[in-house]
Amino acid sequence: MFVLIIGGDGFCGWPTTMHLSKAGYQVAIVDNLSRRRIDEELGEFPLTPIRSLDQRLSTWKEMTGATIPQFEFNVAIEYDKLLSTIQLLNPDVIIHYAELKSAPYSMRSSYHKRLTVSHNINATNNILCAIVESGLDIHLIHLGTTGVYGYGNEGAAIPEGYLNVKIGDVETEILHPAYPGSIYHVTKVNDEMLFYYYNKNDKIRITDLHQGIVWGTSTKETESHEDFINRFDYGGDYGTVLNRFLMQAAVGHPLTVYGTGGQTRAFIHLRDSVNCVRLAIENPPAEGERVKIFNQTTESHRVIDLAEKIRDIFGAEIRYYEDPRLEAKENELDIKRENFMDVGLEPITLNDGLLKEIVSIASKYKDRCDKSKIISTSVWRKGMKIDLEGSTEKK
Ligand code: USQ
Repeated sequence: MFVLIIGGDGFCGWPTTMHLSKAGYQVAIVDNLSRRRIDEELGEFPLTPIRSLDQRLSTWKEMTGATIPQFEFNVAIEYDKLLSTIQLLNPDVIIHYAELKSAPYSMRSSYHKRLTVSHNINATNNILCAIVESGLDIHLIHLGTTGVYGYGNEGAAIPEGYLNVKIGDVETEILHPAYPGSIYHVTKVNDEMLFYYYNKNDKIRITDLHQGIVWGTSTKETESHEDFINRFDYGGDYGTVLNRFLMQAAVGHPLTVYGTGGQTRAFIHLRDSVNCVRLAIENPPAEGERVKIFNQTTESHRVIDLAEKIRDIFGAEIRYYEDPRLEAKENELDIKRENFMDVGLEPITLNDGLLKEIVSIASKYKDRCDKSKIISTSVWRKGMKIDLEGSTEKK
């Protein structure tokens, strides 16, 4: 089976590429390497010394014998190249990782809002258009987010994509209402509409993975050679909460809890994330089936509980910072996650061993940390304060 991974050089894309290649799939990558250029733009480089994509792939060939072709272009702009690459490779599956993935980055300025909207929505629409124009039967798998649901607790668990409703006497299922909390999340909501439409109109087989916050940085494959090391983002824009806290514990920075730390979010370990993508390939929607939606998350945690756990294990200091985002101070989050369990996922849950493993990776590279990049300088609305110091009092 041939899998084309669009965005195969990124934090989730690169481990998935190796995982699928190792599992015997033929794999190719399309990536415009934009994530590496954003490192330059922000001056915010990963903690780990990642190698060039060329080096990654040539070592992979030496070690496994597998050739992974790579094509460098921007799928949001270069439609003709995208179409001809799909026609040339004739993939059975396309995995779409090629979107800007950071909420704070998308909120930095009007430039970043416009870039995130135009890139993400055009990338998704171009991929769908090219599948239709190619006439090939391709299963599209997309990395979406649990953030499309918002983080509210309406008194019932958030379902996997579709909500049962009763209109008058008629019972039906609709897409769960969307409550995006950033421009980045708005683009993922728009993706859902594009999937709904192309699936209905063109019968494209689509799986949309509503992924939670990924923690961890390594998989069996990334650990098998220094050249395969994965990126470990820790900065204010691209670092996500749990990995940031673990890195902060490693470098002796206070844990940056926003507000009261009462926000509850859904999480998944990187190793489960790549397993889920393989399971999605192995369990495609049937011809004519509506868009398949999986909640790709294994557990939920409150931010302050994570911080306290890390403080207790590693002796880190907790500080509270003015929340740079507009979000509820506190929320419950009950979210269904049966679809992946039904097809065989055995979830990795948060445990001290894995937390220690991440801190030890962060400690190994702590000299590469630029502490001035830890505090987020992106705020949700003009005039909101950038809190550089934090305090011991909840905000
Ligand atoms: N937070 C802190 N301190 C920090 C960083 C974050 O308290 O230093 C808080 C935030 O205020 C927020 C929560 O932790 O309430 C999560 O923030 P995050 O930066 O870890 O995650 P977020 O920006 O919500 O987005 C991330 C990924 C995105 C993915 C999403 C999944 O960047 O690609 O879609 O997680 S979800 O949470 O389901 O939307």
